[in-house]
Amino acid sequence: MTSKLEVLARWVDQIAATTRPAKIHWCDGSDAEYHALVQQMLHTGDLIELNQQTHPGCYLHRSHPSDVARVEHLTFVCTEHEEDAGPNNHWMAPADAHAKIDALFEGCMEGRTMYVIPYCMGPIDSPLSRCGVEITDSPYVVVNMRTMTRMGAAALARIEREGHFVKGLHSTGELDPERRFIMHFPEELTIKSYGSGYGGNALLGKKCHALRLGSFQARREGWLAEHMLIVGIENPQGQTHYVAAAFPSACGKTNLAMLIPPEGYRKNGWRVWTIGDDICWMRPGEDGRLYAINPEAGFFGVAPGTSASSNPNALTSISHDTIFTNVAVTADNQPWWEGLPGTPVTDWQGRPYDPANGPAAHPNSRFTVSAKQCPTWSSKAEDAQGVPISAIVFGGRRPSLLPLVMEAQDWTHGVLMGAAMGSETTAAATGAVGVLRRDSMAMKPFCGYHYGDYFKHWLSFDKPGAKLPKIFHVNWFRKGRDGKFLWPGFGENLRVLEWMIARVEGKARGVETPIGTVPATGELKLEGLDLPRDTLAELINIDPAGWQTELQAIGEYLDSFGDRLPARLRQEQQRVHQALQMP
Ligand code: GTP
Ligand code: SPV
Ligand code: MN
Repeated sequence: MTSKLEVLARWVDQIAATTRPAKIHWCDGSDAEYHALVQQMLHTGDLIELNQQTHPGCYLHRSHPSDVARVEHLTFVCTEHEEDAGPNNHWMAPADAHAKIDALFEGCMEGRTMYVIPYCMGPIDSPLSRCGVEITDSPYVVVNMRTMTRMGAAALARIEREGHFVKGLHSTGELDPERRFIMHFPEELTIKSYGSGYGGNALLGKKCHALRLGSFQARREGWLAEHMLIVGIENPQGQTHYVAAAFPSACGKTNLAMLIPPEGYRKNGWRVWTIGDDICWMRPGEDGRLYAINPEAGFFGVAPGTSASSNPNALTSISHDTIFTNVAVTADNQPWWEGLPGTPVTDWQGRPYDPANGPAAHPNSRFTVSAKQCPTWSSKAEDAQGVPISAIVFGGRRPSLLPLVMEAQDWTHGVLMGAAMGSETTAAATGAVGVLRRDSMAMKPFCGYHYGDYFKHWLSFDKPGAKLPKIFHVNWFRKGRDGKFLWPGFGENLRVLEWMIARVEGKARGVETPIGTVPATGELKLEGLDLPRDTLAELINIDPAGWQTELQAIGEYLDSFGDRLPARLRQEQQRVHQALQMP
């Protein structure tokens, strides 16, 4: 092995000395390796074969019933100084954290194979990409990382060239919720995760690297690592605008990234291109615009609700070569979840389906699929330079108050809109569902440092020469008095994107309000949509009294970040609050 890989070789030896595996397997990312691991897991029962006639190359994995989502209360950011992790993170002193988790790793791979996974987040040849190596004892993690990242020989070659990489150590452990920790050491570019085999807890390239450590690196190096989808909207003239949107977990990123235009739009020549569905890394280019890449190579998407009517692109993507986790199965062994036609016979835990036990598929059940299988996958997603971003969109699940769409007056106001984001909690993390919480920029569970510093970093992009995207806020989830969503959502969301693009191009006037610019009458195109006029009015209605209360609450929330809150953001909140009080 050459010298630059010595650091890696030494680290692998050191981990092996602690975890004591019977065997070490260096992953090359080949098809042969993937298929061999699948065969092995079919044998051990880690994977179950699904109907190969209807779903060739598809398998089911059932995780431990106590291990079905991210565990935010067991996720730590371990910076040298507690203050640097911020009130938005759980903190532990690095020495204590290492001691605590290293004790769990002691001998944990005895008799088993340790896999070494070199991976690259982002196109292999992109200057925006970053590499890492995950060590794990889970073959399920290996096959998922192979789909979700550029994994194997090419990544190892880049690591050899660069000589540095993020170190991730993972063991599924004994799945005891009492012995489960996801620890991040941003200053050491190290992750240690023990006791969970699920998603963001175990596929370390995703949330742990690309967001928690990524956001920390991004701040140091002058870029942004965000919980955002990236989508290209091509108009009938053939011009494409790229939009990045931050919605909290299970709030519609995958769906918006794969949007299918409504009938009339399709006929007129509108097209939508998928670049990414969960994570976005962006940095200013030489022309002052923000350029974005999707660091991932696949989708780890929410299964329930995915259907021919809501997201046909996703459904097509997952018709073959897909790993399903915690879905139900039908009598003829096809994967099933709530929202699909047909009936489940076996639930996500492998029990005969009984509605008394709750949903057949776990609400956070997921599919893992290569992005290349998506019919709308954009060739630009492989572009080393990334795509220029025309608009940034924030949004969340807000049953009331927040209008369907509004536009920030400028960057500072947009940063306030992002910071003020709130959303009802979902099944993507353990804990109560449907509780309103602040989730600034959809990064509450993922920002690897103090939110005050993070807001300051966002504000810093507004400087001479910058050609920043416009910032918007959307809410697909406003409900009427009957408790039903007012807006049909999904494909129809293109109507809202069209208005945003018209604003970007200076083709829509909008109406200014103290909280932002909303569409003027007739600017939102509603042809072919059966939406009563008063429903639209309700969707963009602004309730001044409700907003006064909201601004008050936003002010209190911002104050919780103490000294590190940039004064400019607090002033912006006061400006908006005062504007609301004007007659
Ligand atoms: P993560 O992968 O957890 O980060 O989630 P995500 O943001 O990608 O969410 P996803 O697109 O998977 O959507 C989650 C849920 O929201 C699904 O049940 C969807 O059916 C639902 N959803 C998505 N878009 C819309 C919409 O426009 N309107 C409504 N009402 N529901 C939506
Ligand atoms: C999310 O929770 O935002 C996800 C799923 O995308 S996980 O990878 O588990 O974090
Ligand atoms: Mn996500």
